[in-house]
Amino acid sequence: MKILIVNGANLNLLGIREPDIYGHTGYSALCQDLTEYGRAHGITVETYQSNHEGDLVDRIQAAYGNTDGIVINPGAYTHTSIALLDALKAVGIPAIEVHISDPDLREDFRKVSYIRFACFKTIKGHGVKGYFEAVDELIAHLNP
Ligand code: CA2
Repeated sequence: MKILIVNGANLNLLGIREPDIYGHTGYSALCQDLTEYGRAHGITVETYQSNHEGDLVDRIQAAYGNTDGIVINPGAYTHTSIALLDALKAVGIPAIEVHISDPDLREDFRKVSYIRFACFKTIKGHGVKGYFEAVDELIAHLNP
């Protein structure tokens, strides 16, 4: 089983800025930990991050036919991108949405999520632990 973990705008700054909101774990450490977590569960985890909406669309499209599930935190594109929603719907790969913070408890403009409509579940406000929970949820979803 192969899972792709997609992170969008500014999430490469994890651990560097705003630790009060996003925690102290750095992006590369998180990727290593998720890859190792996947290995321990007998699955392949691939990670991808971009600050560019079109690159995120390209990466989701490239997953078609070779990836069993997607964990996605698009960053601020969550609240703006119909293109990412369409890409997820187009590939038809089971997807789960993750947010480190709880956007519903922040500014009003974060309350809309377009990608939610292509995801079977949303995990929010659990810190970076939410990514690991999302991997567990995907495994359970794919092996009912
Ligand atoms: O809580 C989340 O995971 C968000 O997706 C993070 C986005 C924000 O726009 C969403 O509303 C909620 C922002 C990602 C920015 O990531 C940073 C990480 C460290 C330091 C600064 C920004």
